Amino acid sequence: MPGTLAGAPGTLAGAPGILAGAPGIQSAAPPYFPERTTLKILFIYPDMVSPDPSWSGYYYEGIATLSAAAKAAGHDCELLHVHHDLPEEDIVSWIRVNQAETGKTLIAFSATTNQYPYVRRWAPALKQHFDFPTLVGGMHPTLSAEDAIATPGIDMICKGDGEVPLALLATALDEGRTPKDVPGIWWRDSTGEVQKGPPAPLANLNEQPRPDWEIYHHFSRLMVIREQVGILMGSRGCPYDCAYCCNIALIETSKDQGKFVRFKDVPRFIDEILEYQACHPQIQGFFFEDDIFGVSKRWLKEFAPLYKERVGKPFGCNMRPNLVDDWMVDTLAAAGCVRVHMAIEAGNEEIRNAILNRRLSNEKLVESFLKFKRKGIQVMSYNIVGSPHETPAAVLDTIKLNAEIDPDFIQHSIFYPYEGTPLYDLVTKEGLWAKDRVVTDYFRDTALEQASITRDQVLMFQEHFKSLVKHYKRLERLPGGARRLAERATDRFLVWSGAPRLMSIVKRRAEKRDRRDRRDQAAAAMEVAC
Ligand code: B12
Ligand code: SF4
Repeated sequence: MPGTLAGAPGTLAGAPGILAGAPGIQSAAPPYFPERTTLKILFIYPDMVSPDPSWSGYYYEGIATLSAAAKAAGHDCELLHVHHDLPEEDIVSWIRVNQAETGKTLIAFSATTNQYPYVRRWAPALKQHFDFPTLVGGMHPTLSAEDAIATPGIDMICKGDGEVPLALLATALDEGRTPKDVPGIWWRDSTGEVQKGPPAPLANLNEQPRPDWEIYHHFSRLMVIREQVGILMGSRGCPYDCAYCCNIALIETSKDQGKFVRFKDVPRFIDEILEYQACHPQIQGFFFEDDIFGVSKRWLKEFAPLYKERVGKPFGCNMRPNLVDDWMVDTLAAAGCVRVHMAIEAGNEEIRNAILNRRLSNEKLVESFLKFKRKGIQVMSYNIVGSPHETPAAVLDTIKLNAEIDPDFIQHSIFYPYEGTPLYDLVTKEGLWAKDRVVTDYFRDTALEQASITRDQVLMFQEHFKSLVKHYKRLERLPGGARRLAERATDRFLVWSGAPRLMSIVKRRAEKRDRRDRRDQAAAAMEVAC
């Protein structure tokens, strides 16, 4: 049901949830639980990716792997998966109703940068009502630790992989100790000073228990899973250095902690997949969410035949176009790969290579996509709109390259600069941040204000991306001269500064016409029925 807290054992009905008269924010000073106790870890995951009312959230392996590690260390875990924007009072009410008899709870938020504004909103409200300690981990605290530990209502953060830190922290709190010396944990001592634990070790994927899928009570209703596709990861990390991606920053923050790109041993991973199948027999296939599946050819060579033999279900994965050759395509196809996601990001070579640091030519991109298509494997392209210095003409290059490749699926989102990446530094240095704009949704707004492209133009291209790809594709069918003429006219219109306004007027009219048609049809149906 839209807007509810999926998986919540209780309901919100009748819960108190009134903020008025609440005491001020309590400053929690460790040890939080001076007496030995049984601690419950309550994960709160803000997952507001889509405004679609049927959106019931996305399976995120981070929570499942943390829960597995904490449970293995003897701690109790629960998840509050918030997939629609709820007021703070509702979160407070839910905790009051569902955690009332639990007593000792560690509130554990997980957040990427775009999810973090929800933590900023909810953490102070929770602190006003409960004396539970609060912790936040995930991509944002890992890369923007100083910002995270300064968040009102947050007592502790986890910087880096959380499996080892969370289990040790929960044990320390259980035993009435402070978080002192727990790796990866930053916390405030009784004087309010920030204490920093030693760096968190990179999780050893072969020593971890399998992810705790069961922590998602509403597992089968999650996006992708409800289409009967299971999500798993065989590795973590990526060796490339694309200028917008967090991997370049993660490599830096985890240096001296061992090998950054890590793989589950193939037989162990196959066992995990088989266990997944046994737990969820309705699953018809898998998507492997590794940054690049088969970034190690040696690993893929071992995985492919074993997967075919022991699992034998169709699967999809992410791939990097520069790694695509005949061997790669044949190996994936033989293993049962039916779908590959690859990034175009920018169709303009200057933006793609000089700004995004992809180091890929148009020729190689097109060839890689076509190799999969010829083999009958579906392809999806990832695209970014509104990168630094991108112009409307450069966005058109992305749209036209998609028209040329003609992927089966297209994903396009708006550029956002993440701390620790070279493009965050560039945006900051060149003063490209839009003032007072909080961007929580990478589909609907840009965080930049730049001379090369206006906000309205970014939003127009984002909104009409797929239909423009279709439009340019249709133009390809026209005879040479007519095609060039039509293409030039469309280009001219779309780079014109008045285009966003005109497009939105046309769209509003079309919507009005659609509404009127629907009303007329309903009236006609009523007449027939009468
Ligand atoms: C699956 C995925 C998604 C999923 C789930 C989102 C999520 N929560 O990660 C969906 C599809 C929703 C998604 C969407 C997007 N994603 Co995404 N996604 C990923 C991906 C490929 C894998 C994440 C994963 O499962 N990792 C495996 C787990 C085990 O690792 P982990 O997330 O790092 O978690 C560990 C630690 O962070 C820590 N931890 C995490 N939470 C907590 C909580 C506590 C209490 C503790 C103690 C520790 C802790 O412990 C975990 C285990 O070691 C990552 C790439 C990557 N390499 O991680 C990108 C990534 C997270 N996505 C990213 C981005 C940019 C996006 C999008 C903007 C889309 C886009 N344009 O690319 C949207 C925005 C989503 C949003 N609203 O913020 C960036 C995030 C950058 C940032 N600074 O926030 C990443 C890092 C990609 C990248 N390399 O740049 N994404
Ligand atoms: S190849 Fe993909 S995952 Fe790897 S650094 Fe580049 S964008 Fe990130």
